[in-house]
Amino acid sequence: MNNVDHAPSVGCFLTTGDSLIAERLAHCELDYLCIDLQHGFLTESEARYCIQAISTRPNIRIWVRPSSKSLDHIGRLCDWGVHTLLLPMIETPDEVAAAIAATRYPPSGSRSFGPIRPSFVKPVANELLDRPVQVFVMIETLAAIDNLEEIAAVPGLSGIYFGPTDLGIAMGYGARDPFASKTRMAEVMRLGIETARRHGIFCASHAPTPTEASTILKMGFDHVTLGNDLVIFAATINDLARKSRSE
Ligand code: 3PY
Ligand code: MG
Repeated sequence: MNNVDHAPSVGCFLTTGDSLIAERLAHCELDYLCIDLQHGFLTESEARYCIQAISTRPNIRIWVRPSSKSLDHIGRLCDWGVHTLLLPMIETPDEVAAAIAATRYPPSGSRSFGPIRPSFVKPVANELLDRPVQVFVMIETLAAIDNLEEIAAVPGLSGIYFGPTDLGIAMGYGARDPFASKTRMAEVMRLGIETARRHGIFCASHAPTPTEASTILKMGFDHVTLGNDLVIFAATINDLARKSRSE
């Protein structure tokens, strides 16, 4: 069981493969950076350089959203020194159990020993070298909602993470609608928190806008992702340009 009694943490997705951007963002006021191999533009090699760049700041957590559910891919990412894996499009407890097993050595799992980076890089504070990588699973389909209780109960799971865009599409709201105001989405997210609390795991979500980020945090979520590097850069530049023109 995790200790969920903590201040909420705030993170950002990294979609570009430039290690300088990764390093700069790592030194911002964020608690985690998530390298997005599912939708981002990074190759695996670039992801590795970004992990090294993020590691220049102690105590920031390095998350990776893998490009697939392949168990070999998951094992490799563990060997690179990732702290948290965020598995997209998970629908069943069996998928969760298999992914968790891929991050654990026998007898509890099936991971082959080869933690090359974690064996020499200082881990985040208070974390032991042999402490398992955290596994979060994304809840972003109707099947995942139906199976939420069984998914949350899988031993070793660290948290559930809502993907509001995919979930919104699945619910018929379309891709870009704010989600917190939608009755069904809000209901599901409340169920998420309640389920996570009951199982002693974290509850997290992506937030497409700052308003939604603050709504989610007020709902009691443990982690909120503010968006991704490209979207945030563009929004900031547009904001500055608009303000400059109006002054
Ligand atoms: C979603 O909202 O579907 C996500 O995957 C967030 O990146
Ligand atoms: Mg998604």
